[in-house]
Amino acid sequence: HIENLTRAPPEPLVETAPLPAAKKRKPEPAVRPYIPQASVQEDRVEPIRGIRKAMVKSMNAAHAIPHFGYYDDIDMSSLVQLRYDLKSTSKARGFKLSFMPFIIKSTSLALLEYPVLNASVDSNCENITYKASHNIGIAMDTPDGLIVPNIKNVQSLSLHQIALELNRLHELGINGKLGPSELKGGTFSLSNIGSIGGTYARPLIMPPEVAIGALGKISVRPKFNHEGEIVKAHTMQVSWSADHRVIDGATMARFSNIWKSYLEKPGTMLLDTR
Ligand code: CAO
Repeated sequence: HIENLTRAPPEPLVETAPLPAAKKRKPEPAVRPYIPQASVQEDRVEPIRGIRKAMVKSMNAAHAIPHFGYYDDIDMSSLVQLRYDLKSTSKARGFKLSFMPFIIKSTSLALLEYPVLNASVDSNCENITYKASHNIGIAMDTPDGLIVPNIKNVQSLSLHQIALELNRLHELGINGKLGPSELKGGTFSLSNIGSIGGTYARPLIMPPEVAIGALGKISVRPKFNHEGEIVKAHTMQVSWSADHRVIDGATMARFSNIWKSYLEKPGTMLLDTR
């Protein structure tokens, strides 16, 4: 317990104002409340049930898939600025706008160019089905454990609609109220582990899907600009895992480049959003 009490407070997740305007206001570091954990006084056996049992099944199936990983850094500075600019609008409209709706939409836009990543394979890996709908699964950390509801038909949703649906699913997830309609039918998954912390991860594919992406924490890092000067940049790492039986590294890299270009120049999403 002494260790917990003396630990330095965690850094804030991300500066709320963009760079360099961030100089105006330095966010105060979040102070982590000390939550005493109930310690285990003696060994206790607990059956694995419910969501944890479902995780045993899906992760055992995932483990049978030959995964390969692909990692990259994304400069999120423009997106940090854009979200900052839109925050008062989203507040006035009564919805929460995190980075996820942009990340989800850019995933769908990149999937339009690489439909092989929005696909499923049968159990013997003899057939691949290209899915018409982009039902993007979002890994959620809930009081019941890891759960992955999906946002249906992202290819035809606006950023506003995606944000509303994400807020709805998150609320249901926190309250243990997600049903089969929200949990079934996912075609591609994203895991924003960066909302808790970390940079890279090694996400496991949700079978029968063929790829998944894990997002790291957006943090300010040094970067060389076009003039060769060192500037501050809001940087996020992505870790993709794909089924190497049907997806090759070059495909994953090309897909990731398109996804990255939408996030680094978020205005370009407007050009391609239907
Ligand atoms: N980097 C920096 N800041 C981030 C961030 C990131 N990667 N992700 C979220 N944030 C910020 C948000 O912008 C928000 O900031 P504001 O309060 O200023 O708006 C704040 O952190 C809280 O975000 P959130 O978590 O409520 O919302 P979200 O839409 O970003 O993410 C969800 C929703 C459900 C993906 C997330 O809450 C969650 O559960 N993440 C964990 C996923 C997980 O467990 N993955 C592991 C799976 S394998 O076991």
